[in-house]
Amino acid sequence: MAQVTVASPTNIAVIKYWGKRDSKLNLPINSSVSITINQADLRTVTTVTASKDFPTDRLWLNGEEEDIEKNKRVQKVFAMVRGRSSKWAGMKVHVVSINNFPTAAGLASSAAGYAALSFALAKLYDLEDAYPGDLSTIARVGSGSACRSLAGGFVAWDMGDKADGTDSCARQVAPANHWPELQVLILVVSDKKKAVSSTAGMQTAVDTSPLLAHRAAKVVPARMVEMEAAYHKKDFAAFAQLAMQDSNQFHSTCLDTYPPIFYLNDVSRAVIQFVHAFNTACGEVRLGYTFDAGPNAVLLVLKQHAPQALAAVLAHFPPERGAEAGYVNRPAMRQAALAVGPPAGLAAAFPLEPQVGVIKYVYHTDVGPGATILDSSEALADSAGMPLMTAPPPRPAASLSGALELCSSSRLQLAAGVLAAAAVLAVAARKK
Ligand code: 2P0
Repeated sequence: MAQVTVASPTNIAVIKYWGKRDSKLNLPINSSVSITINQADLRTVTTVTASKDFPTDRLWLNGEEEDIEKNKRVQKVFAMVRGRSSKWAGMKVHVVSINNFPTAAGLASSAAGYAALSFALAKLYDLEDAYPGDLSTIARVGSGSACRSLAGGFVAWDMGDKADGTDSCARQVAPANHWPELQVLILVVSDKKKAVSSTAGMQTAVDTSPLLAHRAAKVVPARMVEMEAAYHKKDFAAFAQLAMQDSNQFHSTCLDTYPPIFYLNDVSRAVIQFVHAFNTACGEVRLGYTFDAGPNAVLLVLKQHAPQALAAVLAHFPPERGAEAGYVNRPAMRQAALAVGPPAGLAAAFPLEPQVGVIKYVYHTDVGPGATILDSSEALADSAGMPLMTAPPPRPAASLSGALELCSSSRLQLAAGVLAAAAVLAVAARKK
């Protein structure tokens, strides 16, 4: 019997992956690049156990067992790993995995999930990179964007051009400590599973959107170069503007898809207007946004402007009365925001009435490291490979705000309970 436990972060693309040239191998029609989100705030933890005594492979996600035989993506990852190592030949594997954020709600749960699975299996099977980015191709086969979650900091996924996908892999552009001032505010508009999966949405887009073809061929190659340069130079205005433009173009391709796909909603569009008004009030680009395949807003901001930006969010998108304490994951950040206040002139630049309760909660986070091995004390399975948590945790009587008063590890576990209980638990749905 052997066991490994890992944690993997999620990532947020600032140049988006959308469209495949090979859907079996998840080979994209364009390169993309993302920031790795600090896994103290959003992560997947996965324990894999291998034993010759297990009659079958088994998988538990967020406390519920999945039918692993029917999950083609997981089977592909298993086959790739086993095809490269005879170490555990004849042995079966138990996988136990938990997200501490909503599954399939546009927060890149598939990225964190498949990065964790492939990283854990690679460690268990003693696989090493045969060339830079090699192991990221295993995560990519599970879910395209997952290849970018193995490394920390700023990570590109170079599209490659080989038919076997060996050159379609992740490359770290800069580590997490290159730009420690870069921070993120995730405004969770909805933690429900989205109506159109990314996999289905991007396939229809490839089939029907001329704008997507133009974007992949003509727009993204130049943007990748500009984006990497902006990140290297820590040029926030250039970085944020490119991220906003690329998000807007990605969602334009969704509208150009036939029939069209709508991932943004009225709240998302109000946040977009709000960010531009904020920048107008500040007289410079201090805030950026990017939206994945869902309505949640990911705001980009430098540390010195984060309290002001959060104050503006609190003023224009306040929580329901009574929900204030749990609204922001870091209470000290909320206090700092209230002390600073929003920029003068924002109310004039953004004349919409405050929209109470349309944002469920806010994660203040930053850029962090990639997938990591955890201590065995953090294992999610016992020595027989059986999950230590056999059912989703009941929604605690204490609200998220109560959870936030606890020490940080308990807080994460409780917050995970609150969020995981609301999540849809099918690995088949582990597509953003
Ligand atoms: C990205 N997204 O670059 C883009 C931006 C969503 C919008 O990668 O079919 O879940 O598993 O390869 O990776 C969502 O697609 O799709 C995605 P599959 P994935 O992050």
